[in-house]
Amino acid sequence: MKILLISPASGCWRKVGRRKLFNGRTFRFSMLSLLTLVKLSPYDAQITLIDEQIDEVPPDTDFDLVGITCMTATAPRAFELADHYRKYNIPVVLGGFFPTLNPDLALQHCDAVVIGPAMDAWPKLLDDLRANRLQKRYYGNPAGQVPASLPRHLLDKSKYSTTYATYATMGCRNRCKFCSIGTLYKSQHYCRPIPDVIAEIRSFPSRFFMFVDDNLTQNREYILNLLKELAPLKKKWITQASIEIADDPDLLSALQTAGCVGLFIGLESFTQSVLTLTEKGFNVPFHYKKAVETIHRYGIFVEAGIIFGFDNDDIHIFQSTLDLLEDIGIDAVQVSILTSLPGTPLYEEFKPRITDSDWEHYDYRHVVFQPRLMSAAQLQAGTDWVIRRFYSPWRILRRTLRWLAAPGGLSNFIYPFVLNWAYFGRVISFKIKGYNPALQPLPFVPNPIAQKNLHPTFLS
Ligand code: B12
Ligand code: SF4
Repeated sequence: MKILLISPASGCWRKVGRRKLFNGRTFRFSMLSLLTLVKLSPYDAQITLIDEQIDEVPPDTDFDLVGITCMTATAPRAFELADHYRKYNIPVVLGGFFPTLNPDLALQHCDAVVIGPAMDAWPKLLDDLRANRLQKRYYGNPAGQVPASLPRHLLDKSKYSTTYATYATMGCRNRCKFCSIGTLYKSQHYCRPIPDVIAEIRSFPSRFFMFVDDNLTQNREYILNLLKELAPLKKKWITQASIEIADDPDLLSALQTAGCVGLFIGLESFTQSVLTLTEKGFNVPFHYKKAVETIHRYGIFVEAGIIFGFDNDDIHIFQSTLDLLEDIGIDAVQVSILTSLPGTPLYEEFKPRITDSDWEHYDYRHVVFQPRLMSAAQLQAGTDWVIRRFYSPWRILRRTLRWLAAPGGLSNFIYPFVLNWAYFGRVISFKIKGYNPALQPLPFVPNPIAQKNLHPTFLS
């Protein structure tokens, strides 16, 4: 059986990935979704694996099956590719975040969708295809056995920051309104058996790896046991966690001992009412500074996630957030524009004011709705301005050099240093510029949302 597996990339990502310099390599790590499919396929299947950020889709049309993974931003490209192969009567299967949350939309462009993880679902689908009885929907079991030892050798190491990414847990018990993780995993947090995770990590030849978990530390007993087993392996790694871990010195100490050098933490906003109303009230901005200081004491850098565009955000939010990020000592930041991803509670709430339904723009970089207290242009410009300012070379040097004096010294300095310059590269390659709308106010244009007050739940 000849199978083509594609991870599509949308417009600018496709261009950037092929460059020699500033090609986003740091932000590209192993394609766990498609490697899992390869592993679950019969050993005699001939598989072509395409990561469209770096590879060209082959012109051949003699495949028995095409499988495409997609999230919202890559769905249009996935549909384009799916339509193309279906013209040649090749069955196409879609899986991943978008098809799982919107199977009916996906089924307009494919023969079958896999809803949820591929475990159980993919082998059954291949059997059905062989027996000529392909169904439209296949349901994966998130608690199913994750295959060990993925065929990472299929990836060109030089094109990825690491091909050694893995996960110990899936999902998150919280249900922040803007996030698709809570919705997709129905607020469940699944944990893989610790011996499986350890065996996989032990097999990694590299010292550095990453956990792509959405909230690795959510199950305290599980994580403490995992960290105990991980420590003797003497690896260095990064992952995502919630800010609440700053209140848990035992957990922080265990993280440090087990080699954790960096955490991505979704702070999202410095406005408490915004956090409360988006179901993320467990984040308390008043405590951010102390929390970051505490995490730093354990030699762990903090990359913050920040979102602009909430209903309380006006044109002054950009300067104040930039100042606060510096004040609390954040090491790197991923700045996003609030995006109402289809399938999330936010999407339903924002439906009346969505101005752009091109899914390709649902990549956290575009404004796809009418903000309440500023124009869409101001939201875009202010977001870009914060990114450019935060990643100015001078600021990068100032905040990363302090790691030389911190616990871990040179070996811990390298991670925030590389990450910051990678973001700098993104500023250059995506030509991110922007301006501070508070300093260059546009002529007043009546904002229909501010007047009609369509979404009072978002107001303080
Ligand atoms: C690694 C990662 C990436 C990688 C690689 C993605 C890839 N193709 O594998 C890179 C860095 C390229 C990436 C880029 C982006 N990402 Co990303 N990414 C992730 C992350 C952290 C982990 C994905 C992963 O490896 N999971 C582990 C694997 C095993 O699980 P999985 O991917 O769900 O796959 C399983 C099932 O879904 C299913 N499946 C998946 N695909 C398919 C396909 C077929 C045919 C079948 C049968 C089954 C199947 O089977 C798999 C195995 O069980 C997720 C968060 C998450 N928890 O998933 C975000 C996430 C998917 N990314 C997201 C976003 C927004 C992006 C970007 C748009 C912006 C950004 N933040 O950088 C860009 C898009 C680039 C572009 N426009 O081209 C969002 C998507 C939200 C949504 N609903 O659309 C997520 C959920 C993060 C978040 N919390 O918001 N991402
Ligand atoms: S934003 Fe973070 S804490 Fe909230 S649901 Fe998503 S993964 Fe969980």
